Amino acid sequence: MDFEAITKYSKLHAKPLGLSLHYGTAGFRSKAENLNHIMFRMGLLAVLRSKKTKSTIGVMVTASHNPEEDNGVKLIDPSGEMLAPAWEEHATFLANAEEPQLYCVLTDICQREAVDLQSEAFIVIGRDTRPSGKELSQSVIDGISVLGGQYQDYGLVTTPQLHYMVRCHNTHGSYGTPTVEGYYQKLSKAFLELSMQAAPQRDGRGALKIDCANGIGALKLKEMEQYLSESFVMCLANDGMKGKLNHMCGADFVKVHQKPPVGLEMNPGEKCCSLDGDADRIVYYYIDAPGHFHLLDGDKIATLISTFLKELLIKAGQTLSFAVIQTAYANGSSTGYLEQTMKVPVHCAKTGVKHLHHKAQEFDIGIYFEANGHGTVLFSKAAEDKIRYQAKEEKDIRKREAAKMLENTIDLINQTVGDALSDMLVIEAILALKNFTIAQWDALYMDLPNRQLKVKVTDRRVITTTDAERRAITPPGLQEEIDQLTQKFKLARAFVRPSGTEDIVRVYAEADSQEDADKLAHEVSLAVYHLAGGFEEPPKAV
Ligand code: 16G
Ligand code: MG
Repeated sequence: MDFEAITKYSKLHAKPLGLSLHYGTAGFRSKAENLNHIMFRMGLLAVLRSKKTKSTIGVMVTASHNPEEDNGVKLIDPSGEMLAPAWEEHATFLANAEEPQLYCVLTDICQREAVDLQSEAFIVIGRDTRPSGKELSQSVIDGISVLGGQYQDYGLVTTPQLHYMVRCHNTHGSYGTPTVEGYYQKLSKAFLELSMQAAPQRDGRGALKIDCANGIGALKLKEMEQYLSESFVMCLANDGMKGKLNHMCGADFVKVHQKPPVGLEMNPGEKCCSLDGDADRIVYYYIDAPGHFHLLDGDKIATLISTFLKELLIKAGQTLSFAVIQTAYANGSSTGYLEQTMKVPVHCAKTGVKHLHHKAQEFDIGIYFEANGHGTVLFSKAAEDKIRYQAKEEKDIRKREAAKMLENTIDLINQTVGDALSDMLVIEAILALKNFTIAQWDALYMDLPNRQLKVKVTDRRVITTTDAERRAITPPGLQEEIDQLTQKFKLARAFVRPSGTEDIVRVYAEADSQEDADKLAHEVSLAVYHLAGGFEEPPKAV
C-alpha cells in the first residue's frame, strides 16, 4: 500500500474531526454532506475485502427509504449477500479513524485478516437516484483506485440489481449475465414461462398501479416493461418526474402510516403496490367498496408465496425441508395461519435482512420476509439441482410440469436479497395462476390490529433484548411491566427494541381491536419512557 498516495487522496476526502458514524443494520446512513470520507474509505475497504475473498465485491450508494438529503453506503459480499459481521466492525473502525491514523488502521485490518496485498481486486458500484449519489460514487472510485483496484460503475441501479451483479461476476455467469439487460432477460423469461399457464386475466384484475417512491424503481420498471408481455399492464405513479424521493410515498411510508401514498389515485378493488427508494422492498394494498384501506405487507407476501410453493412441491412429489422466517414484527395472525392452517414451520429471527437470510439458509427452501416488505426465497444448491433435474427428466407429465414451475420460480426470484421488482413478478405470476384478485389474496387470513410507536430516550443501548428481540433483558423491570400490561388485553402481544437505524426505541403492540392495540402501545411507551431514560415529554396517547 502506497502510504503517500493514501495520505494525499484521503486529505481530499477528509474526515470531519470528531465525527463518528457506525456501520449499522444496512450500512452507513447520514446526511449526504457527512459522507465523503466514508465513501472514500469504503472504496478502500472494498478493495481489501475483494483481495481477501479473491472475489468481486459490491459497493452500493443508497439510503433506501430515508429522505432525499440523506445518503448511505453498504458493501456486498461475494455471493451477493450482506457484508460479513467481522467486516462491519472493520468498516466502523476505518470510518472513524482520524486522518493521521488512517494508514495504521488499514494495515491493522490487513494483518488481522491476512489480506494478500498482491491479489487483484474487482469492485462493482451502483447508486440510487439521490442528487448526492454521483459525487459520492466518485469518492468510492477514488478509494478503490488509490489501492490499485479495478472497478465497474453500473451507475443508476436498484440495490438488488447490484447484489445480482456481484453474484453473476462471482459465479462466472452461471447465476446470470452481469448486465441490467441480463437481469431483465433472466427475470422476464422466467416470468413469461411461469405465467404462461394462467387463464387470460378478466375484468382488469391483471393491472397493477405502482408507487415508485419517486426513486430508482421507476427508471428500472420503465426499462423492464419492454421485456414483459403486453398482458401485464403496469401503471407507474410517483415516478420521480414531479415529487420528492420517499416524500409521503413509498413502501415504508405506506407500511408505517397504514395509508395510501400521495400521488396515486385508487379506485375500489384496484391492485396497487409501493416500492421503497432503492427498490428492495414492496407492499401491496387496495381500498374496498366502502373505501377502507387494506395493506398486504411482507407477511401476506410470505404466505402467498409459501402456499404456492407448497402446492407445487406436493404436485411434484418433492420432499424438501421448507420453512418461513419472520421477525418479531410479523403479525400474530400470519404466524398462526402458517403454522396451524398451512402446517409450515415458522422461525423468528432478529430484525435486519442478514439475520433472516442466515436462518433461511438452513433449509432446502427458506422463505423470509420482514413485515415491512423486504424478503425473498432461498433454495439450497441440493434443492435447486433436484428440481432442475426433475424438470428435465421426470417421466410423469404432471410432476414434470410442477417441477418446471418450481424451476421458473427459482429463476424469477432474486436469491441474493429481497428485490421489489422480482418479488412483484413472483406475486403477479402467482395471482394470475390462481386467478386471485387482491381481495381474495387478502382474505387468506385477517391481520390483528397493531400499532408501532417511537420513544426518545437518552441512550437507547440501555435496552437489550433476547429471544429474537421479543423480550427485554434490561433495564430491570421493563419486561415484567410489559408482561403485566399485555395480560390486560385479548390476543395481545408487545415488545420493544432499540432501532438500528434511528436514535429511538421502537414499540410494537397488537391486540384484538385497534383501540386496544393503540392503548397497549401507548402504555408500553410510557413504561419505556419511565424505565429506560425517556426525555422531553412523555409519549401521548395515540
Ligand atoms: C434496515 C434493514 C431492514 C430492517 C430495518 C430496521 C437491511 C438491508 N435493511 O432498513 O431489514 O427492517 O433496518 O430498522 O438490513 P430499525 O432497526 O430502525 O427498526
Ligand atoms: Mg430499501
